[in-house]
Amino acid sequence: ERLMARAEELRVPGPFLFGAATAAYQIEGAPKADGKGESIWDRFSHTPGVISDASTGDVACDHYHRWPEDIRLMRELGLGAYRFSLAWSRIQPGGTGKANATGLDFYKRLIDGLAEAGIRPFLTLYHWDLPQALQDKGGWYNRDTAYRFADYADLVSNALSDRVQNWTTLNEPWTFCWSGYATGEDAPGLKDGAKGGLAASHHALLAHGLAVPAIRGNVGNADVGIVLDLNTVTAASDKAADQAAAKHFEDAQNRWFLDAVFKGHYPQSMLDLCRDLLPDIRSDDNTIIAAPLDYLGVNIYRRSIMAGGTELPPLNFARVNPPGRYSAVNYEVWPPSIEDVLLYVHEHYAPKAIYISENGFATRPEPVTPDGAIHDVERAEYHIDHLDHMARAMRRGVPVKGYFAWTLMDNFEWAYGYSTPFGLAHVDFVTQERRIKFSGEIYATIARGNADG
Ligand code: PNW
Repeated sequence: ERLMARAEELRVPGPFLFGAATAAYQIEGAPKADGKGESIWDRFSHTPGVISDASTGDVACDHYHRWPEDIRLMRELGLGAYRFSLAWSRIQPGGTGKANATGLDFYKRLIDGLAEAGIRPFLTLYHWDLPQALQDKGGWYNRDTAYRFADYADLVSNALSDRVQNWTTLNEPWTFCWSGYATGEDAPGLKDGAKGGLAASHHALLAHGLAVPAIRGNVGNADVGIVLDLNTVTAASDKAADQAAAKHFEDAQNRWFLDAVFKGHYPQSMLDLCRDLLPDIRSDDNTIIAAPLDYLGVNIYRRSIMAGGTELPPLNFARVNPPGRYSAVNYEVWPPSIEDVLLYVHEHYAPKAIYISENGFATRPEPVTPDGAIHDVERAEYHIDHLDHMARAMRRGVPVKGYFAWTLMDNFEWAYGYSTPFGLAHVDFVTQERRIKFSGEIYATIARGNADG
């Protein structure tokens, strides 16, 4: 097979980590086990009409009970690292106060199991599942949530300081703030436009900045970073309206977060454009948010072509989908995007190290064929093509230290439910049987071929 030959030949400059990523709400299930509190995703997924297949994460991959089997799966896939998130409401069921020891014990067992398997843990503190009790007090609109997050980061990093070196504060503040508070596709489902997105974003970034020193204070030699979902942005044409749209989108999705974290201020163009909608930004906030980091995690799925439109006034942009190949979540397949985004970040922000913390491809649910296999050729090709382009950026000097495929196994894809799987392994959601797909075999071949750098 042509793709297998490409996988065997693919070389990435080393040392380099090959991993896979997941998130707590998407795989764990067990929403009430061992004292876990309700999260905004528990609440949101049970709201009629918001999840396309009317499903929830109540069971998902039942990873809460099946984690030993999932670690075996990771070994079969040849993974050197595993990126996962903690459910805040397992550890602080109401979002504040002392730790729920049984919730914490779950993660201790998981991490010890990873260590035994020789797989390095990359821990994300927050992948979208805010404790509902904090949402009831305003969620990310409430400045106090940032301080509650810092307490949670302190508590967890203190408890896991001897087990985990790689710490990520937030996963994709752009998406959880704007889709959660501006457009409402994700929890908590508020449709408050740019004003909502901006307020949530500022408090989330403040939370990040407060958590960094808390983690460093507890973990000697910690590697601390943030994961941003970035897009390379181009204008649909050289018409003024399209050019402005590209600028608005790039400022809102990329630069608002990158400038704040790496340069210590928000882009002036956004402050000017949105001046009537800004939250209370206090004088020390910029310095807190720009706490020095050890790495940037980049989630990249596609490129963005923008034209004039009115999705989120005063931001003025609309996405254009050119003819091409698309995944089941309607993302265009454009492998050079990973190379472009790496060069962009390196040139303008120069983080010390970069991980591709997510990259992956969604299909429709894939049936097991009579020979017992899942022939997900498009996903296999997607990962190979993106790794090739990533390696090109590395040869041009971008310090990429690892790549995490999204995702280890089919799981609850947020508002799409189970209708758009991304996994390297198939999950039968009736029997909970896991089965490595063709893309997983390809990925294992690449990981093993590059294991020694
Ligand atoms: C990620 N984009 O979000 C999330 O971190 C995962 O939890 C999720 O399952 C995965 O993507 C797949 O959808 C994204 O703008 C946010 O292209 C934004 C984009 C893509 C994915």
